[in-house]
Amino acid sequence: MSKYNSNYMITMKDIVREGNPILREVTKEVMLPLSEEDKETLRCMMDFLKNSQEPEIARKYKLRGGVGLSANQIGLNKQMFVAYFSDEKGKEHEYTVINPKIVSHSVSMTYLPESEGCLSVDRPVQGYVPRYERLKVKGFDLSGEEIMIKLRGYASIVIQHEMDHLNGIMFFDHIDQKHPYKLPKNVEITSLYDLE
Ligand code: K1U
Ligand code: NI
Repeated sequence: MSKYNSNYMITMKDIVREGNPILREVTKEVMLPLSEEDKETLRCMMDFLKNSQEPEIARKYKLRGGVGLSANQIGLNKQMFVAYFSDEKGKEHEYTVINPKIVSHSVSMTYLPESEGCLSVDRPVQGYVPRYERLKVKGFDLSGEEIMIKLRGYASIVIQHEMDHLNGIMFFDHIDQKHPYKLPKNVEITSLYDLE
């Protein structure tokens, strides 16, 4: 039985850190229909994100702010993640996604000029992380319905970060070690804040 039930509050002690091998494993597909246990875990994960973005709660429980969380970041080898954030236009996004797959993506790329952060990484990492500017992802939601999500800009960046986690990839794997601010050649790549 998992500890992530409706009475449990995820805090930073539950977040697996860099160096733990589970972050380098390709996560396993989740059996559908979703078990009650998996549903409760996903609700706990979403509550964590929302709590982490509430200044008073975050201060009280010493939570680092997060916009996404994948199951292996709390020690579970399962293909599922949650995300909760406002994009560059102020639009709110809330996703709970099980067994996500990339259906298509743009050729053009984008990146966060301030670099990315990660709840599993306790050190500053500098450099550009090139991401597809647009992304179409299919998967299943909490009620087991098949979903198709179309994302662009910041939303596309966050979802790629989470899907990378599920494939054992960390954001800094995309950064050129010698030249962290080098961008890929022969592809259109625009800073997030310069996108139309
Ligand atoms: O998966 C994670 O480790 C969470 C990570 C996701 C992410 C960060 C940056 C770019 C793409 C994806 C974070 O949430 S780090 C914190 C963060 O970016 C943030 C937190 C609160 C408000 C705004 C941003
Ligand atoms: Ni991360």
